[in-house]
Amino acid sequence: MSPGARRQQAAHEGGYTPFEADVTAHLRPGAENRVTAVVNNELTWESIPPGRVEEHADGSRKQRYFHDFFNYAGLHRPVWLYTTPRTHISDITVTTTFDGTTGVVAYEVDSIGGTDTVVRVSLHDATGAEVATALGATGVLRVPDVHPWAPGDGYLYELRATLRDASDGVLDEYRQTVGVRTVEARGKQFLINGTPFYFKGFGKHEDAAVRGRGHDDALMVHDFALMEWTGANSFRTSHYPYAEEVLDYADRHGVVVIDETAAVGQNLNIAGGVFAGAKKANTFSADTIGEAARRTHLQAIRELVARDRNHPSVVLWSLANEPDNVQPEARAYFAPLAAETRRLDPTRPIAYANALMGSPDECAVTDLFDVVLLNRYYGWYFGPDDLATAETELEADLRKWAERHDKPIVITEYGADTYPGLRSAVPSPWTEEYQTALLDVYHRVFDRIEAVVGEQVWNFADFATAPGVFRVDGNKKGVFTRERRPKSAAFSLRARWRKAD
Ligand code: GCB
Repeated sequence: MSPGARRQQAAHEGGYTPFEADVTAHLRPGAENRVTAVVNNELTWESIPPGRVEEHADGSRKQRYFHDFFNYAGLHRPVWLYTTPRTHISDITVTTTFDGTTGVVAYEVDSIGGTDTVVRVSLHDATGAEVATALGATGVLRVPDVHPWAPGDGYLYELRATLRDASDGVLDEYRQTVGVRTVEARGKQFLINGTPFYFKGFGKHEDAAVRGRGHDDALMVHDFALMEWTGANSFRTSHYPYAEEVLDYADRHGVVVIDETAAVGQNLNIAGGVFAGAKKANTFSADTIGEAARRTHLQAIRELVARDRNHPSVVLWSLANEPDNVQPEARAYFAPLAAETRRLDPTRPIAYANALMGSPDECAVTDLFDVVLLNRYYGWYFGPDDLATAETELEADLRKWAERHDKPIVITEYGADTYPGLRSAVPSPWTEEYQTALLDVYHRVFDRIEAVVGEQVWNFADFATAPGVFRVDGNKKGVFTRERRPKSAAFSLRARWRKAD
């Protein structure tokens, strides 16, 4: 950059949700203008996810973190330069309900830069035909005999909003896809369009060889095709918001999404306190995850809801993965986050994914949420190589949660590390037979408990982690290898999930 060149700087905490800066005043028409993105992947007690940097005597520094996937660096999402008219549409919010067979689409169009503007809105079906119109920055469109968005039927309308001046000249236009559907957690059921829905699918990662976490359209389409092949109807964006392209694809193909923040690893007492030297530690405290982290978390929630609220595929917000839910201070930490999410989006249920930390009575937070998401590893971390005990313990555990809360339960993690190609006549840990046998055990239990309304296997594919004695070239709980080849379990899942309900 030449001396005296004009600079604008914008900073953003968190690498998963978009941010932008208005560079208009700094551009030189005809000259070279440069955008430089500088990324720092250091994790601290204040970041989401948390981590800490160890300073060693030799001056070297080592990043430590409390989650089980590789802390990639670099840019994972595109950088766009775009222009707007001076007076332009700045945001659109759409919510949908039904009145009998009529779809009711409520919209709100925000604009900036002008006075005396008028908003005109029209809704078009998938053939492009206009099915409803309205005037005004907020309003309601009614669609008789609406084609709902539903799992497996990603039917989308398109809302076209124009911003006009006093003489009806168009100042700006924006198009927003709309899926007309409702979601609700009622009693022990999870309802989509008033019909009980059963989640079948996976926890995933944005992870592949060479690309790392970087978004790749071809890989995305391939992953969705494999999920469909297994009969999956849903996935969780474990453990961070995924690229927007992924949600666009899910919208269009009727795939149901549990949308998660990057709050993973807020737990020093998990796995026998492995992160705290096997001592009981305070996860939530002024010295660890405290007020500053909560502010980061709140901001992450605001950005997630702002980005994803118009996606019909997103049916549930997951505010965190496996936090320390037993430490009493967890309640003061999570209560304002849950309240703010509800305020920002009253149309979707909220949840967090629960690790096996204590009984439902010892849990300090689950009553703040609508759906119980449970991650369970009986027969793996708890009682490996004993699937009979795993079956009994899992069932007792799930029944306790079902009795304690009148809420639907989705099992958002269960699985076993499996080395592809390792086979055995007797199922023993790490073999393909063991993975299949363990999943079968879980499925038998789920089928016996009415409150269980979903199963998402951990994980869709093998993925990179930090090195460690528990990991052999990464986490191997994938039903597919990292190269997306099926392990044996993929075929048994396919048999279960594709059989007619
Ligand atoms: C969990 C975590 C997930 C891990 C998984 C495992 O409970 O939520 O991030 O990868 O267990 O394989 O240990």
